[in-house]
Amino acid sequence: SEQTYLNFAKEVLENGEFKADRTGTGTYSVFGRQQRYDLSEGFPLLTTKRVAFKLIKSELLWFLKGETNIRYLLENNNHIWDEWAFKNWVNSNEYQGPDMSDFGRRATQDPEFKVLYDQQHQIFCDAILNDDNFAAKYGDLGQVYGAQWRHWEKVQGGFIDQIENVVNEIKNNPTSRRLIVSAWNPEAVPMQALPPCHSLFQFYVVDGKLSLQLYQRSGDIFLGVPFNIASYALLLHMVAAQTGLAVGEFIHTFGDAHIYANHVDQVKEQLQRPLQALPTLKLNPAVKSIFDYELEDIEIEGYHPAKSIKAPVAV
Ligand code: THF
Repeated sequence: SEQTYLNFAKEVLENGEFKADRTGTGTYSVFGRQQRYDLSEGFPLLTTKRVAFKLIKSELLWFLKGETNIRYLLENNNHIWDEWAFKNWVNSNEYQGPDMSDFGRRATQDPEFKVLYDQQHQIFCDAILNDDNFAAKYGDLGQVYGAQWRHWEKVQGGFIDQIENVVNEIKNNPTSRRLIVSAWNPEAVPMQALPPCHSLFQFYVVDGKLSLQLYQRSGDIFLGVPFNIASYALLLHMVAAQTGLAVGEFIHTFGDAHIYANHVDQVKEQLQRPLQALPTLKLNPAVKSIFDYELEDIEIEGYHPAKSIKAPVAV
C-alpha cells in the first residue's frame, strides 16, 4: 500500500547518507532496498500528493510505441523529459541564445536566469512541435527505453522486440524464469541522454497471477519514484490483461535510492498527510494487443488525492 512508499521515504530521510551527485544538488542516499505492492489492494497511485496520472500514461505509451523523440510527449502536454533534450540543443553550435550552461541548478537558484530559461524552453518546445528537422535533430533522446524495449539492436544485424517476445513467452511458457526485459545496454549507454534508471524488469506467473519485479539502479524518491511505481503497475495491468492473468505484486528493487537535498521539506510535508483509499484502474477490455492501447483506453477511478507538492527536478 501507499504506507510502504511513505515508510521507505521516511527511512531514507532518517538513515540516508549525504552524498554529492552528478547534478550538483546533493542527495540523502541509501543502497539496496525493496518494496512490495499487492495490486489486488488497489492501484498504487499516491494519495498523499496529487500525481499526474495523465503524464504516466503518455510516458508509458511513448515507451511502448518504441518512440524516443519527445515530440509525442509534447503533443500530449507532457514535459517530464524536456530538460534532457533541451540540453542537446543548448550545447549545440546552432544555439544562439543566452548562456544556458548548468540551467537546471541556475533556474532554481536565480530568478533572473529563470526568466531567460523559461523563454528559451518555450522557443525549444515550439520548434520541436512545429519544425520536423529541428525535432529530428534535438527532440531525440537517443537509444532510451522505447528503443531498447522495442528494437534492441542485434550484433548480427536486425532487432529484438523484447516486449512482443515477453508477452508471447508469458502466454506460451508462463513457468519460464527468463521473462526479462532489459533497458540496460552497455553499448548504448554513451548514446543515451540519460542512461536508463529503471534498468531491467522480470515477470513471474503463479496461480494465474502475474507479478513484475523492477530493478531500478537510481531512484529520485520524491519526484520520480511515484511515477515509476504507477508506471510499472500500469504496465503490469496491461500485460496481465493481454495474457489472461490476474494482477499479483509489483516488487520495486533499488540500487541507489535518494532524496534530493532540495526535496527534504516537501517529503516532510507529505509524511504529515493522511492516506486516502487507493484508486482503481480500468482498462478498455476491447483492446487486443499490448501495442494498441491509447490514452482513452486507460482510466483511473476513485482518485481523491491531497494537493500536489511542487519540487525542482534535478537535471
Ligand atoms: N531525473 C530526475 N532527477 N528525477 C527523475 O525522477 C527522473 N525521471 C525521468 C528522467 N530523469 C529523472 C523523468 N521523469 C517529473 C516526474 C517524472 C520525471 C521527471 C520529472 C516531475 O517533475 N514531476 C512533477 C511535476 C509533474 C507535472 O508537470 O505536473 C511532480 O510533481 O510530480 C525518472 O523516471
